Amino acid sequence: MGKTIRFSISIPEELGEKLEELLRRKGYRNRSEAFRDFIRASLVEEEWRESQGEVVGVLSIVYDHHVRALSEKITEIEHCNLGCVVSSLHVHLDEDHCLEAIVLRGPKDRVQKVADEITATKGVKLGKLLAASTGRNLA
Ligand code: NI
Repeated sequence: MGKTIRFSISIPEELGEKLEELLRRKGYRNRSEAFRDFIRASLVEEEWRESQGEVVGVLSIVYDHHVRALSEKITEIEHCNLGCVVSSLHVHLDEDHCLEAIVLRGPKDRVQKVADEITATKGVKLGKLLAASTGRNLA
């Protein structure tokens, strides 16, 4: 970690109260830690919006493993996108449902396309892509 800088900011009192309430709810012990996280979250958002380079995302899906050939279809999509699918974690939720967390890495458009393809597969009940980060642009 580099040098630390200090600065003060001015915000309306009402917003300040909402901020304190938010920090308490989220369990932040001080404003600095919260602002560091807020800034990093904005940088990740920008990384995904603007990036022509590499992004990292985590696709979480929930599906019914009784749907015919669904697991095979998902595995097939993963195999067709080697290099983009970094890893996946499988959890048997109950007798019917499985959860998979799939880590995707690559150009934004490709990551989004793979996530969309898996989510759109018949039998996938929930698909959510979390915009993570390569970490390179986070100080
Ligand atoms: Ni399972």
